[in-house]
Amino acid sequence: MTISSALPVNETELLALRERFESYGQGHVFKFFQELEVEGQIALLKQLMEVDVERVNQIYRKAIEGAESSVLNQDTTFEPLPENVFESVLESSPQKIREWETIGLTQIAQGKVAVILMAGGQGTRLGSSAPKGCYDINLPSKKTLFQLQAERILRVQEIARQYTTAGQLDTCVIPWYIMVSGPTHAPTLDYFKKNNFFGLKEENVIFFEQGVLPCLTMDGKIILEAKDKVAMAPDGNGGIYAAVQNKGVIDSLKKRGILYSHCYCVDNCLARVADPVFIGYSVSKGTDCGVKVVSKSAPEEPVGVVCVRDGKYGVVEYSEISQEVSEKRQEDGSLQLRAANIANHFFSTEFLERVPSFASQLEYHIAKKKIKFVDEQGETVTPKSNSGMKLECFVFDVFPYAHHFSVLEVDRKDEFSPLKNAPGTGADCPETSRRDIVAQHVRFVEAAGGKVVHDGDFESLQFELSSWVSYAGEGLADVVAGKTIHTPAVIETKADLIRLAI
Ligand code: UD2
Repeated sequence: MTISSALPVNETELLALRERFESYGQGHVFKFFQELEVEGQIALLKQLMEVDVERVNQIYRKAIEGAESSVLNQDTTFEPLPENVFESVLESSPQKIREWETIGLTQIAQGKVAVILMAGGQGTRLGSSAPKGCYDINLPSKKTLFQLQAERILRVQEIARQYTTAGQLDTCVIPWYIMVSGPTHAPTLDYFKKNNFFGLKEENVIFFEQGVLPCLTMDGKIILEAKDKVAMAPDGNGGIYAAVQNKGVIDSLKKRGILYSHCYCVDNCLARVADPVFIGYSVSKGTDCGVKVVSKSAPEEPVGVVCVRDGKYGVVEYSEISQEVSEKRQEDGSLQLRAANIANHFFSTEFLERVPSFASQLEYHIAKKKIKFVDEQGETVTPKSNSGMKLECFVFDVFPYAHHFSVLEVDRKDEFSPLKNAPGTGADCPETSRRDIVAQHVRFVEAAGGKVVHDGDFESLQFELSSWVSYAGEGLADVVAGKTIHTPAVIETKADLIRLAI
């Protein structure tokens, strides 16, 4: 077979590659190779050379076994979390919460804390092709999720400055590591550059790309979405562990002296980024792997539940939990498994370094999707039903391997309002995100003794309080106590607040 010299392989290497795929039952990916133009051959070979076909088959087998054995197995036991690893902000004294906050701010002031954002998801349910962080939930300020999160980091840095030792102001930096995937990398980077990193220093906003895996048919065959293209998908938010290892993030954390990372999901508009209370609580418990939860709203809520599963800490994802287990109730009527995972985690750098030692034991999850494929004639077909599968790792699958696991329950209305669904869906959508942020800002003013004139319709109320002015309701009383704010009022600075609180 004569091959073009432009190919990234010579004849021997091409033969070896084909034989390798054949030997793992994946030789069909070369079906159209001979008829392709050189460009197509190069594109396909570049993908195939990145695919560890043996690992793909192993992952498929583990995923199938996992799907059959783990959650659906009647012998699997699920128990609520034991008291010693669980605390709730809702049941803790203000003094206790302030203690945690002080520990967190001190660690931040000493430059020991980073933030790792999981932003590689493709936001298919939202119906937007842009990265979710760029989504405009129609706030009065028109700020996007990325901008809200950037300003929360800036505000926490500012608050933490009072905990720095004299002359050490410049240690108080929270580096922001942003995990992107193939489809979200370029648009996310462009967005940050266009917005000057929202006031953050560019060297403290570090992007890194997670891994990808080929999409498979239900019987484990790699899918070609075109004659010259393998269908690929990001390897799930659990791809973070391989990515922090392989893309230099752990090296960077260690170089900066980072001991702890707050790791969260881009699509929670209320995410308390670099939350000093959560960091302080986790550090005070000597945690290496921690998680924030809220009280689950209903058995069918699409969240994982943090629990003890077969004697080990873990999460049962909403896509895998049985109806029977999700509906189990205690004597008092509350859900037996009510610690809802909000994809909000704490990791020590030591723990992140330790993950590769057990990574091969981590399970993969099957997400059945409509995946385009080429038919026998090489025509691309868009299926009407779930024809294939994406294989994903979940970020919480490391919990069973934690040495010091801890859980902090927080108030849902202040910390969790996920953006999952398209406008008009009525739940976990742009309208509910906007509603929950505006309602929170009104509560902040009211808790500080002020009043906001409103009609209770927070989906359209023109009121907003920037994180610059208040991160979690702090620093308002001296201005708003006894005062009234009329809307519309978009408060970006303390000066705005003083002017508008009359
Ligand atoms: C996630 C949680 C679920 C619950 C819910 C609440 C996991 C596995 N599940 O479900 O338990 O907390 O959120 O909102 O965490 N992402 C990546 N790379 C990927 C895939 C996802 O970075 O390859 C990010 C994505 O950008 C988002 C987050 O992970 O920030 C969660 O995304 P998802 O849509 O995969 O998870 P979801 O909403 O099904």
